[in-house]
Amino acid sequence: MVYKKSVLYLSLFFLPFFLSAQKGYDLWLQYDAIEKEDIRSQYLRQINNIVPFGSGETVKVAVSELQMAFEGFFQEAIRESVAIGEHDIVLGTKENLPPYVLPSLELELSKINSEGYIIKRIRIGNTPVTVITSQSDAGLLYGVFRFIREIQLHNNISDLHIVDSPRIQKRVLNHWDNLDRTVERGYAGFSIWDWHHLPDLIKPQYTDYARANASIGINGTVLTNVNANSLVFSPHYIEKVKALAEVFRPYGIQVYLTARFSAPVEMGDLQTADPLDPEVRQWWKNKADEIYAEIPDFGGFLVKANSEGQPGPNNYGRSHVDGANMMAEALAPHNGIVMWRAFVYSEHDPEDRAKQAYTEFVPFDGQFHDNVLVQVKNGPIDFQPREPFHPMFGAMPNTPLMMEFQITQEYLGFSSHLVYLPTMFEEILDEDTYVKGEGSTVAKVIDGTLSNKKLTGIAGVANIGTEKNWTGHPFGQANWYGFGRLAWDPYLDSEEIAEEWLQMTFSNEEEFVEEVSDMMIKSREAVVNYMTPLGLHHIMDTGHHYGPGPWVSDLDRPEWNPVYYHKADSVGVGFDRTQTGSHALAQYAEPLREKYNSIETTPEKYLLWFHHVPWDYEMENGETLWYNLALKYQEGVEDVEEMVETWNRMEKYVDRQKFEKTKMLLQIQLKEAKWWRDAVLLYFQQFSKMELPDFIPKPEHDLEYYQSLKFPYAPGISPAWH
Ligand code: GCW
Repeated sequence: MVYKKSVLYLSLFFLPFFLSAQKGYDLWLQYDAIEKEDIRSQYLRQINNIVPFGSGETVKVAVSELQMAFEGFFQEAIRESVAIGEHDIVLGTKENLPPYVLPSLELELSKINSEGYIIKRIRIGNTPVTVITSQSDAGLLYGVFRFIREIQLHNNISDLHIVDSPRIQKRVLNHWDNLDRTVERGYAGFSIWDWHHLPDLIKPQYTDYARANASIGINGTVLTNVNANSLVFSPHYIEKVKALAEVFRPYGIQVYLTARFSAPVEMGDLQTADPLDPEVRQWWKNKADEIYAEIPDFGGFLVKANSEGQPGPNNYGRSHVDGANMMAEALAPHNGIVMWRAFVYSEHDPEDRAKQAYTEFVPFDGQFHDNVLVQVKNGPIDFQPREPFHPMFGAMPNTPLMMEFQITQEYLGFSSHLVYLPTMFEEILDEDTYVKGEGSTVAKVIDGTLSNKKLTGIAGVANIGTEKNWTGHPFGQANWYGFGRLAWDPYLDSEEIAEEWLQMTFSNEEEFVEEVSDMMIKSREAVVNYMTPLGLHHIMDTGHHYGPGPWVSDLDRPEWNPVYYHKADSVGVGFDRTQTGSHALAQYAEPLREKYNSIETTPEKYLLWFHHVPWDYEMENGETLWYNLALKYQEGVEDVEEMVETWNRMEKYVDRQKFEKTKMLLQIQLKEAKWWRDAVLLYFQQFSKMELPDFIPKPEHDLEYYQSLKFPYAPGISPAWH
């Protein structure tokens, strides 16, 4: 008896926790009941039955998504009907809609592209209906998710007239997932791809992953790590990939794989992987044919070649063009593409690492085949909290360049720090390259409008893993969401994206949305301040990149040592990339070149990126560089203190589990922000020999202590790096 009682007590006690765990899993697709009766009844007046046209898989998933959403919002089942009645939701691609519906949509249909959609309130005779239509199945599903979002945001749907299309074609997640399920730079558990049980066990997560991506317009996923394993090309694995592709297909998501350049040798078939060898070329053709025979809509390959130990065409004295074009030829008959990464730098090259990719790739402009995209990281070094835009953007007008952002927070506090990345993505996309005069923004390079590109793309390195809420930090979901939204439209405002996400994920209450979106927007500058202010970069501890390590100087590869990047000495700190130094700024167009060449005209946020600046240099506020450096670190800590306070005021709006988890994570962030401030300032003080300003509290430990900290088991390191 006693036993039973406690079981009952326990299960009642745990029920709410279980439900809220489910909520984290539902991401921004939570279809919570609309409790305010006036809002609910308003919607119900506009929504009667669903009338779908067309019989494909996508229409089916679109209908079931709508039904799920409606049942959630209104706690009532919405019926499917075959005849159109008042206030019905009429759903179908242009091809499938009955002809009498089309005349009122003609203008809009001419405006959308193949993945765009229209949501329009029209009258058929005297019958008011809402039509969701598109040119393609994927577009239809995007329209459905948009319609659902309108309700999640509590927008008025009585007079809807939305016409929208994605501006970038390939909107892709890059999973750095290994076949053993570890995730390189992954901080949310293991890989969601359960390779061992595929193709027979199809987990519900795969469908939910597809739903989440489709809801923000992501249409591709690279399943495997760019540090690639050729085993994925074996028939055994192709079957597994096929199973995933089948789950994703109705959601408009193509699968891609990373291609290890030496696969023809590693699979035991050939002696060489020389891209000009006819047998090698044939091997890739056969491999492509084999994959497409199983997966007819396979997307293509993502390739990291001759970078950080990965094999590539240079091993055979050939160029990136030779390598990329060989694969492009194998994929072209199937409409596949190659995403060839420009993240290359060599320890044998004494040139500034920031210059190497440009130096190597720009001369190849115009030589890649039509189905090759060159994938370029947002900055010239490596996913730092802040970098100027990569100078390759704009410098290769005859080559489609694809943006690579990192959603996982390798250098930005892993999944323990709340850092809202769309602010950073937006900063990069809005930067002016000036290559065709003012207004030649990075966004225009990426969406192809600057140089009239046919093929366009954008990639985000995923932050997804087996954690119940997918991303570890509840706010990590916002970065996945925001990446998708900006991939759809790189001109969107990151603040609006934050507001949207908050409403869909947490609450529509105005106070909550206002305060928390403000906190999110400021969080990116906070991390810059407490980690790498004023243009500092890559001073994280090496290997795992967790915590500060500006002192590290003993690695074989010079450019893996933080000292390479900050160059602190008794005179000052910073990397001279002007004429007197590496002259990396010559890779930018005028007037940037001139602007960045002088300390006075370089924006302070990039100061130490481009200049070696004396410790006593007088900055805009009249104080020395040393003082300002300390000020920024202190500001960073205070920014996080403010985040903590803001969050604590939000308790009433957030379910308990997410509230508590975020609260604890913010405490970690605060602790680590202080750690960064104290360790870095103590380290640089050895060079500046200047007093710490009064506003800096006495560091808790001495420098030796900070230098002694070791984290051999920090997450995110692939076995390949051990
Ligand atoms: O940021 C660096 C990471 C490596 C990564 C590499 C890359 C996949 O530290 O882990 O390797 O970039 O982008 O290829």
